[in-house]
Amino acid sequence: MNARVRSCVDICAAAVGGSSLGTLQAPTLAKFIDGPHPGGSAFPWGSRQADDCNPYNVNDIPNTGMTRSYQWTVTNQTLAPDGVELWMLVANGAFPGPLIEANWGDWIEVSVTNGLTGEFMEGTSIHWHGFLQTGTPYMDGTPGVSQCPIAPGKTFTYRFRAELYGTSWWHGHYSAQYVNGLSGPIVIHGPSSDNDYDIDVGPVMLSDWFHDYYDNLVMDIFYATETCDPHCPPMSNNMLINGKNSYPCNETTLTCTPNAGTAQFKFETGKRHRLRLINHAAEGIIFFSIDGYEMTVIANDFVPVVPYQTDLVTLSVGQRTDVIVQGRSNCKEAVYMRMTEGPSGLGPAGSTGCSLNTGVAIGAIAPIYYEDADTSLLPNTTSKISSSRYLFPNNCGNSPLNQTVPAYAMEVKEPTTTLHFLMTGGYNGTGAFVWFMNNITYMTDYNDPTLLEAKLGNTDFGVQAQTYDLGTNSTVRIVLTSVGFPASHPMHIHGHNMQVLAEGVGSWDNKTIVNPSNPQRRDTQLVRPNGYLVLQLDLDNPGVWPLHCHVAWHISEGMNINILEQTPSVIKEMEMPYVMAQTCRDWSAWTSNNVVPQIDSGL
Ligand SMILES: *[C@@H]1O[C@H](CO)[C@@H](O)[C@H](O)[C@H]1NC(C)=O
Ligand SMILES: *[C@@H]1O[C@H](CO)[C@@H](O)[C@H](O)[C@H]1NC(C)=O
Ligand SMILES: *[C@@H]1O[C@H](CO)[C@@H](O)[C@H](O)[C@H]1NC(C)=O
Ligand SMILES: *[C@@H]1O[C@H](CO)[C@@H](O)[C@H](O)[C@H]1NC(C)=O
Ligand SMILES: *[C@@H]1O[C@H](CO)[C@@H](O)[C@H](O)[C@H]1NC(C)=O
Ligand SMILES: *[C@@H]1O[C@H](CO)[C@@H](O)[C@H](O)[C@H]1NC(C)=O
Ligand SMILES: *[C@@H]1O[C@H](CO)[C@@H](O)[C@H](O)[C@H]1NC(C)=O
Ligand SMILES: *[C@@H]1O[C@H](CO)[C@@H](O)[C@H](O)[C@H]1NC(C)=O
Ligand SMILES: [Cu+2]
Repeated sequence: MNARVRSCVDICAAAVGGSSLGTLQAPTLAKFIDGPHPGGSAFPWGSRQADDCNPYNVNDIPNTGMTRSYQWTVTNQTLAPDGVELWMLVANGAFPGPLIEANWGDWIEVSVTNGLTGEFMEGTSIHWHGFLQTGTPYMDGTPGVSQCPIAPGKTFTYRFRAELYGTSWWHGHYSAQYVNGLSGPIVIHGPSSDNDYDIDVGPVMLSDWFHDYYDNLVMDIFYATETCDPHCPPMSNNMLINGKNSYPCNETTLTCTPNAGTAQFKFETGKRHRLRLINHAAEGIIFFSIDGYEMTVIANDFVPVVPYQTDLVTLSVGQRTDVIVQGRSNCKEAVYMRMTEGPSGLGPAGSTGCSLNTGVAIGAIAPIYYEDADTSLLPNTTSKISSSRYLFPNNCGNSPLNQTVPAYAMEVKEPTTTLHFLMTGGYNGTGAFVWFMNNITYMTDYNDPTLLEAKLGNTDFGVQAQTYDLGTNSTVRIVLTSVGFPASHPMHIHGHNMQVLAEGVGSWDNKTIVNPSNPQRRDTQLVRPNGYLVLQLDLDNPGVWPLHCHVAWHISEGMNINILEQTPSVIKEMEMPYVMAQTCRDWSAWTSNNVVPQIDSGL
């Protein structure tokens, strides 16, 4: 049914082109990169602290005047991250993709050339996860929402500001392209709720991994049955840390090199290490730990939090957690960091843990070596986490909301409007499994981005655009209730952090708010299986902002709504660069000569 069969015929690169992440040669990061220091202060952000400065007030953001520029080409490549050769989509040949590094308040400019060729030739676009894009909603990278896809051979230059700071990632937002490698880390240096760390180890990227091309996997999710007729549900084959792991070659019919190798990390005795954990998986909920160690959590997503200790961090797709780990005194010590999707047998039927996988690799480990440890030996440590810990309260949900207190406090306001959404799954008219938000399955229109229509004053987008015009409301409360199908949904909002008011199993009692004087804030939060999530946004960012499940399969299956903010007056007056219209003309020209088989919602 698809021209792109599974096996790989090209000459495959043994190494995962160009990325030093997860090797002992990977550079550590400084506390900031070059740039002006106001009044000769120690940091480019002057005396601003994580707990005394409102990052949502554009006037409070340091005006560094710096721009960090990157040039990327997106290509199809044959690579073998875990030894199994696959067709991948990558930026500048690297997996994980290039690191973006900036200081708080800098501008970031990334020119992206679509270099996809041959049978892989299609559109692309890149989303900058967690960035507010205040005043630049057209730089959000969502095809059919904020821009037309970048046509093959064309270049689009994204330019946006680092309004928030901490750890994030970028990824392709065109269909499920990111599942095949089109993603990478972002580090924005800024204040910290605990600045007392010595070594910034940098990104620790965590992912599930599939030995198939994304469009086959998307067909699998639409047409899967328990009897695998006509498709099996997509099961992850492996887990990767910083894009690396080994795979037992006897488990695959694909071209496979054994002992591809795991990621490796370095610690120093007595030093405090900052690790930037990023879940860039397609589906998996990831539980992260370091054998026998406590971690101090200092940020969730782009939000610094009052530091707290834990030995287990839960990350759903799209979430990040920054932790500090205190180094011990034995310079020869070697210890494993590990991630797992959970012990076998938990979660929905047919799955392992909270996620679907083949059971060959439900986790990954990576050695951490102290300065005098013998790196030719593997650590001998084991996990101290009992399997019951992966159950309640983490029952395929995030850690309890009351554990996390943002460093900069913001109280819950009375919302000016409230939206309720019922999240359900079912089969559409042609027998594909899809998700519904209030009975509607989202579908993007690559040729007609919602934001550009709103700019023209047209706000009748059609039912499938799932776009909610909130006019001049200043706040919205959104109540999500998931019924009928026991899956977790990591809901991600573009253009905002959300206040997370409540979550749990069943439905909300319409009153309980956890820590109303300063609730958890972040850009992605799990809805548990048959659970609810109550979130709130300040509508202070004119634009069109998707709120979607970040499981790649679920967004392909239409689990998205768009929030249209401050229209029509403000968006109509907003200046949009000519390049937005040009990108649509280029896309239109390309699609008039090439058929675009839009296989899913498009996002
Ligand atoms: C991309 O795929 C085409 C096959 O359609 C192949 O000819 C080309 O070599 C691939 N590009 C790279 C950089 O591997
Ligand atoms: C592959 O080898 C491993 C370890 O030797 C073994 O446990 C597993 O059953 C083998 N798998 C297959 C499909 O033969
Ligand atoms: C484990 O490795 C450490 C060195 O990292 C060593 O001191 C210890 O004896 C080893 N323990 C076992 C049980 O092999
Ligand atoms: C969070 O709430 C639970 C009960 O829902 C309670 O057992 C726990 O102690 C609370 N934790 C904190 C840090 O307040
Ligand atoms: C059902 O969903 C599939 C996959 O997106 C799509 O191809 C098909 O057109 C949809 N059918 C209907 C009736 O909407
Ligand atoms: C969704 O459809 C069901 C039955 O078809 C109906 O009862 C319900 O009111 C609909 N909900 C919304 C929000 O439209
Ligand atoms: C606020 O949002 C609601 C939809 O939830 C809309 O009906 C109403 O017109 C909006 N109010 C203003 C002042 O724009
Ligand atoms: C909460 O409010 C919604 C909408 O008004 C209503 O449908 C629901 O039944 C209420 N839930 C409870 C537990 O009162
Ligand atoms: Cu989902």
